[in-house]
Amino acid sequence: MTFTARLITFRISHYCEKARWALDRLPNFPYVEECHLPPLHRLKTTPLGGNSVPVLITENAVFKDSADILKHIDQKSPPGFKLYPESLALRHEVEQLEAQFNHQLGVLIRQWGYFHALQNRTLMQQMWCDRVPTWERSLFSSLFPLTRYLVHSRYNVHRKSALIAYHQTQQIFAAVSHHLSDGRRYLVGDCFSAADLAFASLSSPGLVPPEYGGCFPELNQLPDDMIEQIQTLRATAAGKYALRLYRQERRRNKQAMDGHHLI
Ligand SMILES: N[C@@H](CCC(=O)N[C@@H](CS)C(=O)NCC(=O)O)C(=O)O
Repeated sequence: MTFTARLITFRISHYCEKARWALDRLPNFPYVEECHLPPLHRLKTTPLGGNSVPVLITENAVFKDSADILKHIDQKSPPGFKLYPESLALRHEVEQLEAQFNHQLGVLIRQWGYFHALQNRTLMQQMWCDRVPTWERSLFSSLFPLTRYLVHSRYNVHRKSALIAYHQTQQIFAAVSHHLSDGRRYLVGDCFSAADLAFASLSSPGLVPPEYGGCFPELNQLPDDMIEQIQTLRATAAGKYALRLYRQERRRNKQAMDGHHLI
C-alpha cells in the first residue's frame, strides 16, 4: 500500500504554499494537508522537534523547512518534474535564489501583509480558520488577541516596518524584473525550477494570484491602500512573470484538497 504523506500547514502561509505547490506538481506523491490555527499548530510541530509550518511527514522522515521539503520532493520526482537542475553550476544558482527569496522576500512580504490584514478580524478568521479542525476553529475568538500580539511581536509588525518592508519588496521585484529583461522565461536555465516556484509562492501575498493553493481573500475584500500596493506589484515584469507561473504551472492535487475531510 502506498504511504500517504502529511503536510502540516496554515492555509494562509506562503511558505506552506511553496511546499504545497511542489507536492501538487507531482503525479504520484499522495499527501493530505493538515491545516491548523496559529498558535495551536505548535501542538503538532513541537513534538516533532520544530516550530514553524510547513512540516512534511513521510514514511521515513520529518522535514521541518520548506527548502528541505523541496529537496526531498525533488529526490522523489520523475524526470520532467525536477526542481533542481542536474548541472552543478545551475543548481547552485537555483539554491542561492531560493535561499534569498526564503530569507528576504518571504519575511518582508509577510511583515507588510500582516500589518494590513491583522486590522481586519473577520478577514483573519476567514483565512486562519479555513479547513482547520472544528475544535480549533471554535477557539479563534478567544485566541485572536494573543495570536495577533504574537504575530506583531515575533515578526516586528507595525506601520513603519510595513512601509519599509514594502519598499524592500519593490526592490527585490525590480531586481527580478531586471534579471528577466533579456526575455528569459525562467530565472535559471530554460525550465521551471525551485527558484521560480520560490519567487512566485513567496511573493503571492503581494500579488494575490487567483490560482493560490491556500486561502487568500478576494482582492476587493482587502483595504484600499493594500489593493493599490498589490496593483503596483502586479504591474511590474516580476509580478507579471509570477502571475504567469501561477496560471501555467500551478497544478492542483485533488486528493490533498479532499484530504482535510479525513482529518
Ligand atoms: N524557513 C521556514 C519558514 C517558515 C515560516 O516562517 N513559517 C511561519 C508561517 S509563514 C510559521 O510557522 N510561524 C509560526 C511559528 O513559527 O510558530 C520555511 O521555509 O519553512
